[in-house]
Parts: sequence; C-alpha cells; structure tokens
Amino acid sequence: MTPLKIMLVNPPTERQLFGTGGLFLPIGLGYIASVLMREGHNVEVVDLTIHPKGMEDFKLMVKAAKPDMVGFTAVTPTVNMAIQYAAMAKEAGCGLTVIGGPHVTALPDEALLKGIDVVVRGEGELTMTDIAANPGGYEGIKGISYMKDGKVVHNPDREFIEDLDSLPFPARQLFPDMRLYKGQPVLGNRTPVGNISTSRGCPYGCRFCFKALFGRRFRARKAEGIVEEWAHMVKDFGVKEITISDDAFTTDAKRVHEVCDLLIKKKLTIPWTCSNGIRVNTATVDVLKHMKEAGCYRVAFGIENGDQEVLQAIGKKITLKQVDDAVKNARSVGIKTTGFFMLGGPWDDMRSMQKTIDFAVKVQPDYAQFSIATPYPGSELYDIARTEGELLVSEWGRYDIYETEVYFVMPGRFTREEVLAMHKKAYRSFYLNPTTVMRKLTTFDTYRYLGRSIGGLRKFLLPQWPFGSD
Ligand code: B12
Ligand code: SF4
Repeated sequence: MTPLKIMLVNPPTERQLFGTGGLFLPIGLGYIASVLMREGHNVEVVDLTIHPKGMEDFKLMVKAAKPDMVGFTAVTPTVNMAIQYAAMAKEAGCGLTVIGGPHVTALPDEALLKGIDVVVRGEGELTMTDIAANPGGYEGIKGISYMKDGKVVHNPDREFIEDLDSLPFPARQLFPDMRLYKGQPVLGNRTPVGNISTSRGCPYGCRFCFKALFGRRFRARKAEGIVEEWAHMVKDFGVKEITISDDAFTTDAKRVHEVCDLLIKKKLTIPWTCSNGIRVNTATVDVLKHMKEAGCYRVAFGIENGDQEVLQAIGKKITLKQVDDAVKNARSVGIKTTGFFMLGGPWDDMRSMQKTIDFAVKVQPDYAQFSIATPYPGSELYDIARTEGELLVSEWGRYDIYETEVYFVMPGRFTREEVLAMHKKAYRSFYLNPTTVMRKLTTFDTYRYLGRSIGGLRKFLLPQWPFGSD
C-alpha cells in the first residue's frame, strides 16, 4: 500500500464562518484520522471553526500541502460549506474529495451531484481506510456512494463496527489546542473541556431523532479503554472537565458502574457531564450516586414534551412520572440536571406546547433548553414535515442553533408566529419563575461563572431574545 497524504477538514456553518468558533473537537474526524494514521498514511487536520479561512486562502493552503485526498465532515448546517470548500480543494489540484457524517449519510446524492467524488455513508473508519488503500477503485467498497458514467452508484451498506475497543483513540494531537474549543456553558464549565464517545447506537426509536449513522443496537466500549482515554485526555491534553457525548451512556448500568469504579480507583474523578442526555428510565439513584462519586456533576434528560399522549406518539417510551423521578433522583445525589424540551413538533398543538412549558416549570430541572423541532434529513420528523406539514426553510445553512427558526408548520395546528411566541414564553416562564430564580440565586455556580450567568440572563431578559431572526 502506498501511504497517502490526506487532509481532513471540519467546515464551519455559514453563520459561524468568521464568528463564534468551535464548540467541541469533532471526534468523528479524530477517529478517521487515527485509523488512517494506523495504516501509515500522513494525515493533517484543518479545523475551520477554530482557524477560519476564506475560500481563496483555503485553496492556497491545499495548493501548498498537495494532499492526495481531502475529506470533509458534515452535519446539515455545514454541508453546503463543506461542498464549497471541496470545490476549492479540486481547483487547487486535489484529485479526490470525500465527505462523511450524518447529513450525507441521509442524502448522499445531493453532495455527489454538487461535485464531491465519494460520499461515505455511516461509520467511516473502515470505509475510509478502504478508500485510502485503493483510491479510485470504488467497486466493492461497502458504505460508499459515487458517480459512474453520470449516474449515482450506491454500494451496499457497511456493517456496524462490532468491537469499538478495536478502534484507536481519536487523534486529538492533530487538532488545534484543546483550549480553543470553547464548549458551551450548558455543556461544560471548566476549560479545556474534553469530549469522549463511549458507545454508539441507541435502542430507542424516537421519531424526531436521526438514527441512520449508528443504528438501534447499543454497542459499547469496555470500561478499561474508556478510562485509559480519559486519563490520556487529562494527562496529555490538560482537560479540566469531560463531557460524554453518547446518545445513551447509561443504557447498561453494569458498564456505568465499572467505569465509575475505575475512575475512582485511578483517581480520575475530574468533573464530568452527560451533556447529550441520558434516558430518564435509566436514571436510578443507584447509578446516579455512583456517577456523582466518580465526578459527574450534571446530566441532561431528553424530556421533549409535557403531554403523555404526545410522548407516546413520538415513540419516546417514557412517562412523565419517570421524568419527575429522574430529576428528583439526580437532585437527591447532588447532580444538576438539564431538561431538553421540544416545541412545534408535528404532534404538537397549542395545548400540548403549553403543557410542555407547565411541566418544565413543575418538574424544575436546573436548566431547561427549549428547542424548536428541526426536521433533520434522515429522521422520520423530516419525512412528516415534508409530506404532512409545510416546510418553511430549505437552506441547510440555517439548520443550526445560532438563530431561532421555525422550520415547518402543521396547517390547522399552529402557525410560525405561534411557535415563536411559545418558544419565547417557555424561556421566560421557566427562567423568570420564582422557584428557578431562587435556585439560581442560591447556587454557587451562578457566582462562580458570573460572566456566563449574566450573559445567559441578558438573553432571556432583553426584548430581542429569543426572537432570533424574526
Ligand atoms: C455530541 C454531539 C454534538 C456536540 C459535539 C459535536 C462535535 N463536533 O463533536 C454538540 C453539542 C456541540 C453538537 C452540536 C451540533 N449537533 Co450534534 N450531535 C452530537 C451527537 C450526540 C454525538 C456526536 C458524536 O460524538 N459522535 C461520535 C462520532 C464518532 O461520530 P461522528 O462524528 O458522526 O463521525 C462518524 C461518522 O459520521 C463518519 N464521519 C464523520 N465525519 C466524517 C468525515 C469523513 C471524511 C468520513 C470518511 C467519515 C466521517 O465517520 C465517523 C466515525 O464513524 C450526535 C448524535 C449521534 N449519535 O450521532 C448529534 C448529531 C450529530 N448532532 C446533530 C446536530 C443537528 C447538531 C447541530 C447542528 C445542532 C444545532 N442545531 O446547531 C450542531 C452542529 C455542530 C457542528 N458543527 O458539528 C445531528 C445531526 C443531524 C444531521 N442530519 O446533520 C445529530 C445526529 C443528532 C440527531 N440525532 O439529530 N452535537
Ligand atoms: S432521542 Fe435519544 S433516546 Fe430517542 S432515539 Fe434518539 S438517542 Fe435514542
């Protein structure tokens, strides 16, 4: 095998281009880099969210580096930028552009028709290794789509990686300094915040959720490897806090106990969070108590809706009682909670949105995040929004969280203006509620991170927020 020179690129969103900077190290790209290096390839990572570059500068950079292949990662709001930067790489003489990630896994044709050479669908480690071993010889490589004689060809899907412990750790050393990844107040407080992925796949089938990448089978790394990577982040990258980015970290309670035992034994109990949400039905006192002892200080719960019938309809498979218990359990062991709520789903009406707001206020997680239902390609929500609803936003660049958008409406159920009004009302009802205010005033973190707290409060109190682009 001839070693290749490969450049991997993390593109910014359009709104982020010269602005807000990166949140977390893109760990998927880190995995792709590390498996390619294991095969002997020469890999360079360019994170445009940290070191922004205009198209022309990027072109000059590629011209100077002369990579054999440039690979891009893309979520929905970054896909158009990725495609534009890929065109620059081509103009600079790079013969092969590859793209992977959730968006193109759902809509591979779109990227190919706009000039990308190869789309990697699903998990990319083994597929990218195969491409690099035989650039240009696409037949027989599972999990890719490409153009042949002017037509799109989709090779069969690749099987999921069964043994996640067989993967090397993400190549964090190739990325910019960890301190430049700013995290988010709601996700982590102490910088640098490191992120780690300990499992893939979620056994549940919530209808708004994109599952095409990792599937519904829970595949988990063993405690030993997780804790070794944890130690590596602390010792070699100086991370002060870790966020576990799994979809469903607590699915296997035995594994959680093993991780916590090892963290305690190896004295690695730095503060950590489960920022993407753990399932309320797995949040027992037993598990949470052990997590707290091992350093966990905040977990998020995907609560979504305050109407039991709607929860049923979206396939969330949780009860409001379980939510209440989970928040109480966390509070009883001293773990803070973030509740994720969703407004304006196709199953919503004004009544259920009001119930969601009331429930958030009643159940009182420490933080509440209300998002407006966003139909990401690859989710059932996307199909429903397109077929039964009226899609209002078609530019992928606007599918991010930097502005408040209503992406679709369900005629006869709610209007765009009603969703925006409920969204604003939700934040105000929650954060200006006397119980929340008292809790914030009596919380040490409010003062410890005063700057961020004031920034957060301003958002809620100033009249223009959260109107966003409205
Ligand atoms: C943690 C997380 C975050 C974190 C950190 C993101 C990060 N940069 O690491 C935060 C909170 C910051 C975040 C933000 C957002 N996220 Co997010 N996030 C996740 C979550 C829960 C896990 C991601 C993760 O760590 N995966 C583990 C790694 C190993 O997988 P991976 O990155 O996908 O990479 C693999 C493949 O995608 C592929 N691949 C990826 N890139 C490339 C590149 C090449 C060249 C190749 C060959 C292959 C390849 O191979 C990789 C290894 O197998 C996923 C849910 C999920 N299960 O995927 C959602 C998810 C990816 N997020 C999503 C979204 C929408 C967003 C936001 C747009 C939210 C918003 N409204 O603004 C932003 C975008 C930020 C950005 N520019 O990346 C959606 C994406 C849907 C879509 N159609 O694009 C997901 C799938 C959630 C969902 N179920 O809907 N997110
Ligand atoms: S929303 Fe959470 S629980 Fe539901 S399918 Fe997605 S990852 Fe699983």
